[in-house]
Amino acid sequence: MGESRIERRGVGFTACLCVALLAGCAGGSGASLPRDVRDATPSFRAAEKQAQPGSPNVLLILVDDMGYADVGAFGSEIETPAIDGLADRGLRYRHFTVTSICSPSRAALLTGLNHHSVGTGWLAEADMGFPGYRGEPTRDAAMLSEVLGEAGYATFMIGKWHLTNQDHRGRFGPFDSWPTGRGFDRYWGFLAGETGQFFPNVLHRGTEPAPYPLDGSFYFPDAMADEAIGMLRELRGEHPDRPFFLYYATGAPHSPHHTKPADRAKYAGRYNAGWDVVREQRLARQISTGVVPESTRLAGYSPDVASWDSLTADQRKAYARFQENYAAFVDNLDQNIGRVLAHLEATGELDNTLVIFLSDNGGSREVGPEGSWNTAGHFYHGQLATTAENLAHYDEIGDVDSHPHYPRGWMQASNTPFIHGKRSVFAGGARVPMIVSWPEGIAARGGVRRQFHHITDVAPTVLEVAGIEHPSEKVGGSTLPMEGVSMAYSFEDAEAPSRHREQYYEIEAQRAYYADGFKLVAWRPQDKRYGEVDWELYDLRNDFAETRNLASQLPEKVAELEAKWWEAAERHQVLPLDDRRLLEKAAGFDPGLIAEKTKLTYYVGTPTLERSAQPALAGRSYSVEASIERPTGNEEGVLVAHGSVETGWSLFVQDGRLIYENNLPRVGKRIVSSRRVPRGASRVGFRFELSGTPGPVSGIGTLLIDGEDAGSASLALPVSFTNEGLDIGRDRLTAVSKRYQSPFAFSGTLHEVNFEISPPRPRAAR
Ligand SMILES: [Ca+2]
Ligand SMILES: [Ca+2]
Repeated sequence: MGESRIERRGVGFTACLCVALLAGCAGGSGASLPRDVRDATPSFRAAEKQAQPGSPNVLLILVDDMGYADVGAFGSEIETPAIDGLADRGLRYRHFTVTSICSPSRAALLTGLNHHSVGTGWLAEADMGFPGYRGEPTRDAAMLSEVLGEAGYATFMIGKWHLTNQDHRGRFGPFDSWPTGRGFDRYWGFLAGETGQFFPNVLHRGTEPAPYPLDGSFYFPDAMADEAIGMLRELRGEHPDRPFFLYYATGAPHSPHHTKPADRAKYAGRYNAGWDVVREQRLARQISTGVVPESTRLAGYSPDVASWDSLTADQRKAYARFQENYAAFVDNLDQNIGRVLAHLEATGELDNTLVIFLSDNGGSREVGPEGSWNTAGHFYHGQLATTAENLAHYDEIGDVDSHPHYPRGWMQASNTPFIHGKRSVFAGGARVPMIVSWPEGIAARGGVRRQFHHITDVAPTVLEVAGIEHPSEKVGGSTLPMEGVSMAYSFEDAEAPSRHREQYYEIEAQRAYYADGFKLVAWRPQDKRYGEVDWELYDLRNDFAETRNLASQLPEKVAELEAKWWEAAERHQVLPLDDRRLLEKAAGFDPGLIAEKTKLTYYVGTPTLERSAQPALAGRSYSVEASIERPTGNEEGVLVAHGSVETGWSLFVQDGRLIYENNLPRVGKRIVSSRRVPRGASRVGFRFELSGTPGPVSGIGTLLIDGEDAGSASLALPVSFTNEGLDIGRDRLTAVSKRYQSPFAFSGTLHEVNFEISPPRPRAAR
C-alpha cells in the first residue's frame, strides 16, 4: 500500500515505512531474476492508495476579514445568493468562533489544533522566538491536506496561504512550509497576508512564480474561480471517481478592497442612510431567520464609532462610498463562489460535496474611524487618513490606484449585532458566519444550529464525514492529537448538547475564556498592558451579543474562568503574553538573514525581489548607487524601484535629470537633481540618512552624481511596507511615479546597483 506516495510526499503517516522500503529493496534485487524477460514473472508496484468508494468531496471555503452579518444568510442586504444557497441546502452555525486574526485561524482550521499549540499564536510572518509563536504550524501536527491526501484524496488549494515565514517565501525555499510542502498536490495563489487584487505582487503555481496578464484585464477573485474550475476539470479528466479536497481561501474581503466598476455600480447610493440603520435592518433579518435569538439587542458602539447622525455631511459622503465599495467586494466574492458551485452542480458533484464556508475573523477595525483610500500609504506607515484626503480620492476608491479599507463604523455593521472586530476576542472579532452543506449526507435543509463550536472543530468534522482516522503517527515520531471536536453529531440533532464546552482565546494579549455558556473577556486598548484591563463576564445563554457585563455580580465565576484561562495558557504554549504595540512588535517582521547584510549588489534582469529577499531598509540609513552608461546622453528610465502606485520609491533618469521620488500620501517627495546626469559612464545614486532625533523629519534624502551631492530634501517618513517588490532597471506592475508609465525600463546600460545599509539592530532586539 501507498509506499510510492509516502516517498513522494515526504510525510507518510505510517510506521510501516521502513519495513515497506526494506521489502521493496529485497524484491527489486536483480540477482534472482532470469536472463530473459519471457522467463521472468513480473511483480508490479502496489496500487496507489484509493479513497473509499463514494467518499464525499470536500470544498473548504475560507473568506478573509468578513463579519458575522455580511452575507444574506446571516442578515446582510449585500447580495450573496450563492452563499445563501449553501445555507438553504445545509446548516448555519450561529455560535461558531475563530481566533480573530488571519494566520492563527488558518493554522487551527487545517490542523484541528489550537493556534498556539501548533506554533501559530500570531501572524506567520516571523518566528517571534517562542514555541507558541513560530509563525509556521509545526510539522508535528498533521494537516487536513496531508491526512486526506494519504487517504487517497486529490488535494488542491487556491488563494491565500499565510502560513509560511516571510524569509521562507523566496525563490530558493525552503519550501516545506508551502502548501505543496504541507500535503497539497497542487497550489495556485499568494503566500502573504494580503495582496493587490488587480496586480498581485507575486502569485505561485506550486513553488514557481505564476505569471498573469499585465494588460489590466486580470482580477484575482475572478481568476481564483477560473483556476479552481480548471483544476476540477483536469482532475476528472484523469480520475473520474477520485474524491477531492479543495481549499478555496479568498483574499477578499480583506483590504485592499479592490473592486470592479460594474460591481460597485450595483451598490451606488445604497448606504446613504448610514450604519445605524444597516445594523438595525441586519438585526431584524437575523432575528427573523433565527441566526440570532429573538431577545438579541445590539451591542453598544465599538471604540471610535459614532452615531451616523453625529457625522458631518463630508464624513457621511466618504463613509457611504467605502461601504458601497466593500459591498461590491463581497458581492463579487459570492459571484465567484457561485461559479465554482455551479460547476459542481453541472457535473453532478454538488450533492456529494461537503461544503464548509466560514470567515477567519470578524470585520476589520484596523485602520481607524475614517477608513483610508490608501491603507498601504497610511496605516502601514503609522498614519491615519482624514475625511478630506479620502474625499479627494472619492472616485478612485476601489480602483487600482487605491488600497481601500472601510471606516470602523462599517466594521461594526459587518459584525452586527456585536461590538469590536478583528484583533479582538469579543464576539465582533471571534464569531463568524459558518455554513455546512452536504445534500447527500445531511437531511436538514436551511436549519440553524445553536451548539458552540470553534475553528479547531472543522478538521475533525471533515475526517468524521470522510470516514478517516486521524493518524497517531508519522515518519519520525508521533502526531499531535487534534484538540477540536467533530460537529457531525449536530447535523441531524438541533437540540444535542454541545460537545465543545470550553475554549480559551488569546490574540495580541486580548484574552477570553468560554465555558458552558459563560464568557470571560477583556478589551485591551493598544496603550494598556494585559494586566491593566478589567475582566468582563457575559452569560451568552441569554445575552447573545455580550451586552450585560456580570463581572461585578459574579466575582466567583470571574475567578473560576480566569484560573481556567491561565491553565489553558500553560497547556497550549500561549505564554509569554505579548502586549507590545503593533509597530514595535512588527520589527520582528524584518526578514532574518537578509537583514544581516549591509552590502548587496544587483544586476539587470534580477526578477522582482519580494519582501523575503529585499534589502532591509526600514529604520536604517542606506545608500544605493548605480553604474550606468548613456552613450548619447538621452538614455533614461528606472534604475531602482520599490513598490507600487499606492506606496513606494523610485530612482530614475528622465529628461537628463536624476530623480528620486516617494509617493507616500501626504508626505511624498520628489527630488530632481540640480544638474544633468553626464553623457557616457557615470555613477548615480541616492543616500538616505536617518535622523537620530524624534520629530517630524525622519531623515534626509540626497541625490548623488559621481559621488557628489546633486540635491537633497528632508523626508518625513521612509517607505517601509510596499505591496510590490523591488525592481532593478524597471518598475514592474504599477508605477511608483506618475511621471512615467511602467515598466519604464532603463534604455542605457545599467551595470550594477549597489546598496550599502547601516548595520541592523542586534537580532535579539528585533
Ligand atoms: Ca483575516
Ligand atoms: Ca511597481
